[in-house]
Parts: sequence; C-alpha cells; structure tokens
Amino acid sequence: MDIELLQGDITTRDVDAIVNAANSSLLGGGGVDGAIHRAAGGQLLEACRALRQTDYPEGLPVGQAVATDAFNLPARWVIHTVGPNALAGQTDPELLRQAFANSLAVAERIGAATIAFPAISAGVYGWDADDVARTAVQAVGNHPGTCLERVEFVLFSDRVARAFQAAFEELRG
Ligand code: AR6
Repeated sequence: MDIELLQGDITTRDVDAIVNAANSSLLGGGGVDGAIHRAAGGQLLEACRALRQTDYPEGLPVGQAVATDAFNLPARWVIHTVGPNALAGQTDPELLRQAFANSLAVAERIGAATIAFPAISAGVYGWDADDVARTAVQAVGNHPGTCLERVEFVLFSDRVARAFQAAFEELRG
C-alpha cells in the first residue's frame, strides 16, 4: 500500500473515497466538512439526512465511520467519520485511532482502492497536529486490509503538513 502526503484541498482529489471529518449530527459544519458539502452539492446533505432517519437516529458516534455517494465531487464516495473533540474533553487517542481505522475498514467494505484523509480532529476539535499525525500513521501502518492500494493524507496548512512529514519519517526510521 502506497502512502502519500499532499498539501491542498481534499475536495479536488480524484480518489475512490475521501474522508470527511464530520460531527455526530452528520448535517454539515465548518472546516473540511463545510468544504466537502459545498463541493458535493445539496444531495450530500440529503444522503446524510437519510442516514439519520435510518441507521443513525442518534447521530454517528465518535470513532465510527459511514459511507455515502460523493455526488458532484471527483471522488466516488465520501466516508464520514467523527473524530474526538479535545475541547469537549475527548482526549483519548484510542477514539482518534478508531476514526482512522474504521474509515479504512469502510473503504475496504465498499471496495475503494484509493482513499484520501484530512487531519481528523486537528482543526475545530483542537487536537495537537503531532498527536493526530502519529495516530494517523499508526492506524494506516496497522491496517490489515487488502483492497486499498493508496492512502493519501491531504493537509491544508504548513504546520499540519510538517507534523505528518515528521510522523512518517519516524515510522520509516
Ligand atoms: N481540505 C483538506 N483539509 C482541510 C480542508 C480542505 N478543504 N479544510 C480544512 N482542512 P476541521 P475537526 C483541515 O476543523 O478538527 C467541522 O465543523 C483543517 O485545516 O475541518 O475534525 C465539523 O462539522 C484541519 O487541519 O475538523 C465538526 O463540527 C483539518 O482539516 C468539526 O469541524 C481538520 O479540521 C470537526 O473538527
């Protein structure tokens, strides 16, 4: 499995699945969530509303992941996950690991060969970029699946991009 670090806007990525750092409501928000909903168009919100009416009436729990169509995006699917919110006291790295690992598991289930991740929880949810980078790298490194050929991390800011670079160098020794 190839792992790539890129800097830029995840909504432009022509991969099978992009991951959305959503909130439990699944009904949109700011940051990368807002960008994905704007670029995908209103049908994405309709698909998320449908999930709330069926599988997730209480919302998507922290650490879980679910896929929808990606509508107007170049990607085929959006995998919505909810990272822990450090500002609300959710500081257990296991929750963040689950958000990455369950997104990868959903990608395998739907047959995605390529996936792009943002730095889940490194924005509004207040996690330190180094902790997010380390957790992300470990989750991908320990992923047991066989379907995925390429994992991209698409990072918006210099600070977060540097954190991921450092985490990868650590992993590769
Ligand atoms: N492409 C790639 N990365 C982006 C983009 C983009 N277009 N836009 C922002 N980022 P955040 P969270 C980066 O706040 O911390 C939302 O309101 C951003 O710079 O989007 O998990 C949700 O609805 C940061 O490095 O997600 C939730 O309520 C990273 O993406 C809450 O924010 C994650 O920042 C989730 O907070």
